[in-house]
Amino acid sequence: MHQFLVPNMTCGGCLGSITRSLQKLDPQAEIEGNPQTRSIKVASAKTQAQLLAALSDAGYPAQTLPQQDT
Ligand SMILES: [Cu+2]
Repeated sequence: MHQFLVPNMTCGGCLGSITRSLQKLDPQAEIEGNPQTRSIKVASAKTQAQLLAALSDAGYPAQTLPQQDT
C-alpha cells in the first residue's frame, strides 16, 4: 500500500483522472482517494517511483506519505 499527498487533487473529477492514470500503468491497481485531504491510497505491485511518475505525467505531482503496515 502506497500513500501519497496530491496537492492538485481538488475534486472528485481529479480523483477520477488520477484513478484512470494509475490504472493505465497497472490495471490491477486499487485507488482510494479523498479530495478533502488531497490524499490517495494505492494498492499496486508497481514501485513507488513508477506510481509517482504516472501521477506527475497526469498533471498531479505527488508527495509520499509514510507507508502503512498493511
Ligand atoms: Cu478536480
